Amino acid sequence: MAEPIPGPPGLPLLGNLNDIDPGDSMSSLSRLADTYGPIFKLNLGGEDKLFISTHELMNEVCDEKRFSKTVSGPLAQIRNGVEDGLFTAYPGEHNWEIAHRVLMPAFGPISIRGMFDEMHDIASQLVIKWARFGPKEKINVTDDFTRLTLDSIALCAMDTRFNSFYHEDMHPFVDAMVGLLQESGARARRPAVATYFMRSAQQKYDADIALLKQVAKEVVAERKANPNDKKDLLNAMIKGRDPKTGEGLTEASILNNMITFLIAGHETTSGLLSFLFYNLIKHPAAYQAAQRQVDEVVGRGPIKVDHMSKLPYIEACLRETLRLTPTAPAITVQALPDASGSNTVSIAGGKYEIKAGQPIICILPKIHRDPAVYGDDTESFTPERMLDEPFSKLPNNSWKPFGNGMRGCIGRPFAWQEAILTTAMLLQQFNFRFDDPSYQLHIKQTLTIKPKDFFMHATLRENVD
Ligand code: MNH
Repeated sequence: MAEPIPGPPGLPLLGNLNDIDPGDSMSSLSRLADTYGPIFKLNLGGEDKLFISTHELMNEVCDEKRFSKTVSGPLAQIRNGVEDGLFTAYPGEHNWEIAHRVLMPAFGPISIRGMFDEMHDIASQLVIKWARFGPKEKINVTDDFTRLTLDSIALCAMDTRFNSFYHEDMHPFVDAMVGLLQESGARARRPAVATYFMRSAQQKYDADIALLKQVAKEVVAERKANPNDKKDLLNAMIKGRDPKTGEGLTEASILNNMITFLIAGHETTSGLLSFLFYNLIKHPAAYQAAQRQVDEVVGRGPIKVDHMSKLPYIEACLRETLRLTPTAPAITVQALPDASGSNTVSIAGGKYEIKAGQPIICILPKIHRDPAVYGDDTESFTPERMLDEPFSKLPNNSWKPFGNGMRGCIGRPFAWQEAILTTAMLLQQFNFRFDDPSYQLHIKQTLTIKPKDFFMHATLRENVD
């Protein structure tokens, strides 16, 4: 006999809304997991949702024959802006299939190498800004890393310079994108009838979406009017043909995916770099080991694309950062009907029964701290456990910051190159310290997580040695 899935009692109408802090829901969920165990249930927005927090269950739901991605909560709202773009497509949507096959090679390691010079250009702007700042200026870490990641994905995917380092205000495209994301999050938390009565919010939402599409449309028109042979993401979207069906991306699919890359491609990487620098400053031994590797491998000269694969300690620091603070902190899956077509399927070796289609939210920060995989000191920042050798021997599906299977992150090689390059350049040029030496890490959550109120100072190394 299956057992009932545990969970806190809810209130009429509100369900379990009060059990979650919207500013840091991952911490609330991790605490609920401590109380209710590896799988628990919450009623949110009138729907029962399941939450899992162990490697064993994660490994089970990563089986793509039994489970698939589901689009619910804020993701379902973001569809209002980018429809069936890669990130928000429902499983099996035709435009996802086409875009996936056309764009996989464009995001592969060889293409990403080709984007090195453009990434380097943007990272140099960050270095110049911080060098001019001097050691006394307080750096708003997440703001400047967001300028970096936005500008490089815009340059690589839209052939457009946002020039964020040269403006206090963000480019209108960025404001509209932030607007789409914020209102989508808010809609996911409030009942549909409330949204119906919020006319000005609706008007702004519509205007933001219209602006995103308009800018994307102009970029495509410009490239079509002045074609070139650049091997960038824009040409891949315009010219690419699906090897299976021969189809290209429709005009609408190009616009949806262009906006999707900016949405999916900037906050996650900027959060990763922000948490990384927090961890490095907090752990001087790791900081020195990372900087020593840059000095040995790159020295004082320019950083080249060939250096990217020769900095394993930095990669370990990045992996360990994503273990503790996966910047896309949850993915949502659903059970598929079982072989007999039944909509009631069992999980955890028959211990529980769940409904096909019911959202199952995988709490990545908790799954990444499973003592069955990571031992007793799951809380410590220990890059050594993520060097290539121990990393490749981790059990399947125990480190999932980039999601799972065919719906996993297409931008992973892009993010990785950008993060290694930026880290190496910064450690080569500067030394860093906290603005407030007693800074305690707190998390600010939107769709992604970032360190809250984290400020640091950068001192050029030539001034110290
Ligand atoms: Mn990314 C999907 C994490 C960088 C573009 N990304 C995902 C998923 C996770 C994720 C998790 C799976 C989401 C889900 O199951 O609902 N992504 C990251 C992280 C980083 C990141 C942690 C950086 C660090 N992502 C990037 C970058 C880009 C990008 C950079 C683009 C340039 N990601 C995507 C797209 C998808 C995705 C597109 C959707 C892929 C698909 O479903 O086909």
